[in-house]
Amino acid sequence: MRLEQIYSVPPTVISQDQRESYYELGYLILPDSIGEEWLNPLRSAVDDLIELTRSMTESTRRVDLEPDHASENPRVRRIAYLDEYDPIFWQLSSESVIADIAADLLGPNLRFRELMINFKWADGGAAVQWHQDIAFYPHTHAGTLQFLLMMDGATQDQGPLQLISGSHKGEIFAHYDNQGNWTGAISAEDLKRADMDNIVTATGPPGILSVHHSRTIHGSSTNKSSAGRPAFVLTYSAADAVPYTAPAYPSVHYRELIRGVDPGVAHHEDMIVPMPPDWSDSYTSIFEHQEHTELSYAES
Ligand SMILES: O=C(O)CCC(=O)C(=O)O
Repeated sequence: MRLEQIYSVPPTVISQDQRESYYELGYLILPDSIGEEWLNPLRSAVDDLIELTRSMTESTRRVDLEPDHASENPRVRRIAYLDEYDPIFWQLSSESVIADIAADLLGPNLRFRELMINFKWADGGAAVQWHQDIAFYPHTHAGTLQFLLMMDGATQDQGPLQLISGSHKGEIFAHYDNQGNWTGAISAEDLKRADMDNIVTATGPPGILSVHHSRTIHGSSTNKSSAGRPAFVLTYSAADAVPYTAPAYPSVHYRELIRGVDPGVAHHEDMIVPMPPDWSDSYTSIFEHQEHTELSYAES
């Protein structure tokens, strides 16, 4: 849908000012959206998943392990396909206020894309280098968005999400190095063209929720604190945004319509988007890709 069509439908949970702010700045930070009635069952379901990883020695498409992961000290970087595990994860994706916020921002016809959790363990959990999501999953238009739900909150030294305000109106960068290898990160050289004076940091209490536009540059530093920073990463698309590439995580719910009706059309937007590699039969995680690249992350 075009922006004026989105705006013609009254929002259900956020205000029109918040909608306009999202499209002006490329993100929203919503500190009080998700309460303990969600967070408690989510924590317990996550604990169960971590228990299952203790016996693992290698990363898989679903579970990405830090190099020093061990059964007595599990260090999982990411678990993907969460919507296929405990029902609470699919309920969060399809029944919580998060999906309503997504529909307020993208239009009433909404598809689920993916749900995963990035752990960022205490004392050194991995950074996420500056990147734009659209470079990982280009669609016919830029109407996908990503939420981060900080289950236990995020302080400045825990590697909170950082976003470059207004960057969604700028260049879409190639996430490749000079040799043509995919890095999953914007290079330090390219970042010189981004407005690093406009960095916004999303710190806040347990349940803090942020949402950013598919073109917004974002990343996060290592976790220097003694407490972990588990973050649910939940992505949706407008129902008329059609992907050009195979999904990294083709779960059973991938592209399921969760709000509205199937529009039966694709909306095309005029933009030049560098294509990612073909991940149809192999993908681990952004951490694994960025591990082998020169770091571009600059802390504010
Ligand atoms: O976990 C984070 O801080 C950032 C997550 C993110 O941008 C991603 O996983 O694509």
